[in-house]
Amino acid sequence: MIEVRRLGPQIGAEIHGVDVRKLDDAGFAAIYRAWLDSNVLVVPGQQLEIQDFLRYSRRFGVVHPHPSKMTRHPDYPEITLLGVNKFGPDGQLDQAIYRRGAEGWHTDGAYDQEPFKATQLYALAVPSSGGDTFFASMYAAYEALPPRLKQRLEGRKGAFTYGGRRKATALLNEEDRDWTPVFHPIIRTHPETGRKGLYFDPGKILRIEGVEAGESDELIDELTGYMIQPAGEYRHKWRKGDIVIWDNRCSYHKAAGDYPPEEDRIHWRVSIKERSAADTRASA
Ligand SMILES: O=C(O)CCC(=O)C(=O)O
Ligand SMILES: [Fe+2]
Repeated sequence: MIEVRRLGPQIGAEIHGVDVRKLDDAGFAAIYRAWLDSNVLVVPGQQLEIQDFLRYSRRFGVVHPHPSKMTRHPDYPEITLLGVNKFGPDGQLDQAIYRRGAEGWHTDGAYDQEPFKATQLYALAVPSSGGDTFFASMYAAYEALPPRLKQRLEGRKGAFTYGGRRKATALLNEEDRDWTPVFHPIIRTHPETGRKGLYFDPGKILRIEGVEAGESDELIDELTGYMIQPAGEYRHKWRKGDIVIWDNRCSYHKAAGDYPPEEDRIHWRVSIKERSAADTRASA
């Protein structure tokens, strides 16, 4: 019997009573519904091989290799390894790997024409302290905007690149660093829930289109201040065997980046996109 427990006041839910390797369509439909309702879904206590994780992940959409080629699993390019090869040949801690995702609140893949629908992590090793992941709702951020800002932003697009204004591209290969900007509406309607969210990422946005440069920077600062609403937050403390999936269309997240570096904190990660009509036909 599948049981859904709410975690945070607005986002976060935990599923009990499932083994994701043996989930029928009705069971998956219940999980998918709970995920849409809660933005961040935790399925604890799973024992998975890579193929199990990929198979389960593909039920949410199409799994895509991440643009950071150097952190892909050598045999499975769709799997990104988090926390692996943290120490360089000189014994120095590689901050880009250790603090991946910890530089600020963000949403995955805003630099892509079609941003990731979801990101899913499976915990293989968990440190004795620290290393949590923080989540926050884009719906709550949108709802907190004053009417003046909602009006000003309606129909406006942001220009985004991988490294944003800081050009933070350490995890990209040299030849991939010259990123062409892509454009997304700042007020985004979720394609499945129909709810509006503040689609925003201060580390990847370059500018807001159609306003002059100084004003765009001011708007970016102002919006940054609305992203995190306390009632819209959930903080995940990892246990080995946890699967966590978050919806990049309606949530921000950030790694705490604070665990003892000599300890292991290792995840498999997949980046998931929407299934297109063509994909559906191909798998039918
Ligand atoms: O390691 C984490 O807690 C999350 C890192 C992150 O931002 C991501 O995987 O997209
Ligand atoms: Fe991320």
